[in-house]
Amino acid sequence: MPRALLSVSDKSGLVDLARALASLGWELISTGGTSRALREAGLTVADVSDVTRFPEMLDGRVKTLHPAVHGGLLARRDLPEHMAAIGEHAIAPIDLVVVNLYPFRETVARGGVTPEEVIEQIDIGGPSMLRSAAKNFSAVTVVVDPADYGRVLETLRDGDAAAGAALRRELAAKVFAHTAAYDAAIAAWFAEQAEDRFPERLSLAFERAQSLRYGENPDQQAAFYVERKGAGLGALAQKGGKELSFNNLLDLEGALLAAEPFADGEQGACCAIIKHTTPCGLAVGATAREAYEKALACDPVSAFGSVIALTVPVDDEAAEQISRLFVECVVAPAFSEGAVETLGRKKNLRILEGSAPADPRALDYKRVRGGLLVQDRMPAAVIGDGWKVVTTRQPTDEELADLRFAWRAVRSVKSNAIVLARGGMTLGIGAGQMSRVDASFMAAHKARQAGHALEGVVLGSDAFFPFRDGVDQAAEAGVRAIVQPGGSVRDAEVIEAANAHGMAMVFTGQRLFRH
Ligand code: 93A
Repeated sequence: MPRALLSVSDKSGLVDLARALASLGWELISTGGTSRALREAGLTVADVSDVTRFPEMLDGRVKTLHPAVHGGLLARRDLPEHMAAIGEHAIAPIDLVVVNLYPFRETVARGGVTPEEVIEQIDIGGPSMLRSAAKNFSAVTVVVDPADYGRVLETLRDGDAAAGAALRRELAAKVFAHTAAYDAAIAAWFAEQAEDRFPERLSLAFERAQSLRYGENPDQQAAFYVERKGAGLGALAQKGGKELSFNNLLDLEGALLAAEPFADGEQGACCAIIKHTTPCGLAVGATAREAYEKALACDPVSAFGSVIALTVPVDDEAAEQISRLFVECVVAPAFSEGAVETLGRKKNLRILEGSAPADPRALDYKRVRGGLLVQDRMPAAVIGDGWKVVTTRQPTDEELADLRFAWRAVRSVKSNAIVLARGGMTLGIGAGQMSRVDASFMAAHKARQAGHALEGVVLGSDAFFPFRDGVDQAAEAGVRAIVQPGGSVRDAEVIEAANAHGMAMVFTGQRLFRH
């Protein structure tokens, strides 16, 4: 008679599974709460303490940690010595293990629990059984996920040996991935308790949220993994359009990054238009529509096929305007009914509702071959505090307002980054250039191409000017004020150039590289 050991915290589907096993002639063994649930359903089940001839003890901390269990799981059926050894100790083989673990992650996520309560949710016996059974997958079936109950029963009923072996192997692999993630969550909790954000060993546990059609290019396979279900980009509710792609997700991150400095609404509604993770237009306005129109005016050519983020709800009016452009995604805290209808008519436009604020303690990971670079998330653009006017001329109030906007805006532009701005909108963006003087050139070129006059514009630069040439070029283009970190060995030369052109220049003391 084959024997199954059932010990589950999540009891969904348990009774149906056990009943089906019993009808197939399986003997059932179970731990305390699981036995109770099965007996209440009228099933016959042996207690694990009868098998171990040892009572469950220490408030359940020791239930299944016993040779009668682990011998029955680990004995190699193909080795007569193993079978003789368990026989000698009157241990019978166990052929199927159904275990799911104490809800550690769920308990931590619930919040408001004491460390003692969390620690009690660290399952020891469960993972041990799962690992023993998974190691011996050539003979033992191990099930950690109630979603697999149906398949397991089907395969048992079919009796197809090859299919059974393939499923046992697959389920064993699933178990090791599961227990690894479970332990990673425990390690992460300990690191968090110790406020150790860069622990000796980094435990990353991601779950697949979505298989993607392909990666950055059609030749690359891809999937989207999340750290925590229902957080970040995974928390956005899709209200229309086809499935998100790899590049959509990347650009959504860029869009939310670009709009977040303006999320407080101090300067009104903000709209960020993103191409290839960098804004090609960023603006604030009195309404969603105004912010969108100003952002679009920066570079309407590049905006084709963009991802757009707004910090305010999209109303009918804004949706009407956006719908005239070919757009991949729009993300906003909310959409009016009319907006969903208008934008929903566009089959390829993904409508994403939610704000997905970044966790301020979250880390930023960059993959390099053979490793992972880990750092804090990009800081907020510091405004005012630590700013120093370094030129003879002070910025006017109007220039100062534009400089504040430009400094917030340049933060999300790929380095080398130069932003030309005026009146709460970017007029020209120079992104991803290998020299700062080229970034300035591109920003001015793009602005003129879009038909903007550049008189009286301000310039934001993500890092210092290494030479005066960038400043000379900016002056020639019509720039009247500059905001930049400062800190170059040639600062004196750069300040002299600004003074010579009658510009105002502010040093922020903060660098905002985005590579
Ligand atoms: O406290 S434990 O780590 N000690 C054990 O020996 C043990 N054996 C099974 N937890 C143990 N379990 C876990 O108990 C299982 O992983 C399962 O989550 C739970 C089922 O307990 P019950 O059947 O009493 O509801």
